Amino acid sequence: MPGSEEIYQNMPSKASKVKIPQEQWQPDHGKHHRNDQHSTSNYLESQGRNHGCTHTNMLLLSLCVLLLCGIIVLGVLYAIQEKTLQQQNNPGSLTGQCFDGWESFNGSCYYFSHDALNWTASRDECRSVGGHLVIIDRKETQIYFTQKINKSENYFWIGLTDSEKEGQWKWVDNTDLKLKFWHKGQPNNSKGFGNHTTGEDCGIVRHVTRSEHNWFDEYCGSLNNRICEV
Ligand SMILES: [Ca+2]
Repeated sequence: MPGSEEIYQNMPSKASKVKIPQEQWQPDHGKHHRNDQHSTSNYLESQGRNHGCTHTNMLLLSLCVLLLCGIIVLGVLYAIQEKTLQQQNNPGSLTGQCFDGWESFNGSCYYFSHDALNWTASRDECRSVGGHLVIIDRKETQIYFTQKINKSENYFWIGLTDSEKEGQWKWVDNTDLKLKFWHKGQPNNSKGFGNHTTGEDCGIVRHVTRSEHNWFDEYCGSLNNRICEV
């Protein structure tokens, strides 16, 4: 009698009983099994491709959305910049209203700067915002400026110069000086004051007590504030 171990070795285990039908089934349906495997493989590959395509599509869609957002943001920034430049280049509107920092008087807009430049740089700065150094050709305008600058310790460049021909004062629009508000003894084309020897060829307006005759000639290279007009 074989030993109990031998008996158990020859006896099909529960697992082998389960395995047998599978082994039997595989030859019978091998073709189908291979087809199933093939189909499954195709399906998985297809799913993989679809999955990959979905990822690619999502990535492309995201890039398109980001690109669109970027274009919109750039468009908005461009519009804001254009509006800002338009305002800077046109501080005085046709309605007589002035933009921030500019003051309205008698149909014009005036800017009293807080920074100091030489006369040429001041002239160019006023031009860069669509205006010019102020031209004073009416007494009411001179009175207005006098009231304004009397509140300040600063000197302000005006659009007046005799740099082309000594003693022949002209406004920045090349018109001759007619109405004058020179302070007593001015202009004197002083030389040697400070570090300049070329004389004084540019006009300023500054505080003078109880007088509206407050124009002085000044060395053009001095640093002063400015009054721009639009
Ligand atoms: Ca002069």
